[in-house]
Amino acid sequence: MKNLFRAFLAIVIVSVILIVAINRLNASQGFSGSDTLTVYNWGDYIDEELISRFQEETGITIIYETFDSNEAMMTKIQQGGTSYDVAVPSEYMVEKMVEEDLLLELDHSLLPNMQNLDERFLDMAFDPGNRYSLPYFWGTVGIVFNPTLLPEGTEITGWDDLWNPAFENQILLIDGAREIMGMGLNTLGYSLNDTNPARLQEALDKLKELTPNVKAIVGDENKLLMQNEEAAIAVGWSGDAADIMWENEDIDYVVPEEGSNLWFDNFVIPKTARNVEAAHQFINFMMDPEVAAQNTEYVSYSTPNKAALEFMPEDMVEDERFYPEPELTELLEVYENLGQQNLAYYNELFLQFKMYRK
Ligand code: SPD
Repeated sequence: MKNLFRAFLAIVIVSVILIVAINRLNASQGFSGSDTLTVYNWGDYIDEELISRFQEETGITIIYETFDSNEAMMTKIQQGGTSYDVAVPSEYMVEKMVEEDLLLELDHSLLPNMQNLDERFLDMAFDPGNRYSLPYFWGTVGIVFNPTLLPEGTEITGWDDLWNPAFENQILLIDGAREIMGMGLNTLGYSLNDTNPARLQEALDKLKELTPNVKAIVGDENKLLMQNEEAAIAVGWSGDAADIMWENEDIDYVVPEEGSNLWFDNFVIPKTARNVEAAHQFINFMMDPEVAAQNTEYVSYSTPNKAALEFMPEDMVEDERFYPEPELTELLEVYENLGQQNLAYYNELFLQFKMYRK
């Protein structure tokens, strides 16, 4: 009898250990049950109050992780260690992920709030028919600057102005290969999708000449540095500019006259998703007009949600620096998926630029 009890106790203990170990493994690998959703988004890119609200309304727990570049996001998803249910790549990366068969087709019948999106941002070349993606935020790449800190007689209307020796050690650059190589190419009058090695090398040489003016190459910290007036100029994304300007009214934003990038960040569901139904539920929730308006006010980027605009402050919606007319955006270029080899070359040249600075 004693032996039987011992055996029973041993089985119970081993089972408990196994259950705990399996749960831990699942949590560490981001395996979602029906009550868990793993979301992978850019840093500083959601009002966290909305995460709590979604959890309360649905009983689904969100595991939220962030990245700071499309390339970092792609690598993590390719590695497959974590099973993300929702991710937010930019347009050229959506195209690449489709090409590499990494995405699930969206079930539009589970996404009725799609109707709130402005048609202007649907059915775009990188994902015809929105089979795999729906737009979350959009914007431009441009120059944020604080006129009160600029030396007298200087002005900024285009990329070329940044090479002015009067701006020594005053410029922050966003840590993005496409953005900074694109700036170099645009300054020389080339397309920011150029893949000609000689022109890319020329762009790198031009960027190297900017080095004395570059204070730092940064991520989201560009906002604090500009708000605190620790730098006079920053090259970055329009939404960060709007956020900075919200905190410091002296600051302005310009889309350079030589041309620049128009980009779109998009919801997708990776093929590794464990909770496809909840992924649709989350994307649909984020496209609700009032939710999208609250999120946009918090994040400061431009929303593609037309119905949300009426819940937002007028001065925000009417600010043409962040909601430019289609005539302006049509002059800008959207990044194309240049293929593995060219993307690697862009990254390599950008790295050379970063090393040159040191
Ligand atoms: N802090 C959130 C930044 C998100 C910006 N995404 C822009 C991608 C442009 N390719």
